Amino acid sequence: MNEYTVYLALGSNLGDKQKNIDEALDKIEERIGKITSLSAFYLTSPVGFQSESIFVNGVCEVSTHINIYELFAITRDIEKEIGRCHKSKNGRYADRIIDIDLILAGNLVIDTPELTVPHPRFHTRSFVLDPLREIAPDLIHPLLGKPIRQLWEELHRGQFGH
Ligand code: PH2
Ligand code: MG
Ligand code: MG
Repeated sequence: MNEYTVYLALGSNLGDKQKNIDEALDKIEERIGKITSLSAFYLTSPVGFQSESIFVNGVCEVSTHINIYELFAITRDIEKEIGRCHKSKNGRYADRIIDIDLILAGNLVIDTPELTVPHPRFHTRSFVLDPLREIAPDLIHPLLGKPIRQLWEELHRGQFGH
């Protein structure tokens, strides 16, 4: 398979958060492909659920030749190995040791019960858009047809009311 570029969002709000993320990055580089760009890490408040524990969030760009479904399975394996136990309680979000989300994969658009790419909510979440804009401002969202820079501006304009 040809080389293509994927963007993975990483998050942790339990344990040694930066260490969990660094461990995930090592495993991503070992099993998925070369990390060609890495954002800074951001401290963010939990979105969509109540928790005392703030997140460390960041985004990496990876060059890979691994089929997207296999790649998705590998991210799940890595989450399990680092110690993710439950996705959510009562169908809501919960604290997590590590979360690896597949955000974008080249121009691929996938909508199946097991996998949706682009990630359906990423353009509404500043904890993804802030780090993604840092490393890929000109990348075009394959469904919305807009660059990340513009999605970021629209999100923050909405948030700050101007
Ligand atoms: N992930 C979620 C839900 N809420 N909030 C922050 N700040 N960071 C996250 O990574 C995050 C979240 C679902 O995966
Ligand atoms: Mg997530
Ligand atoms: Mg996830």
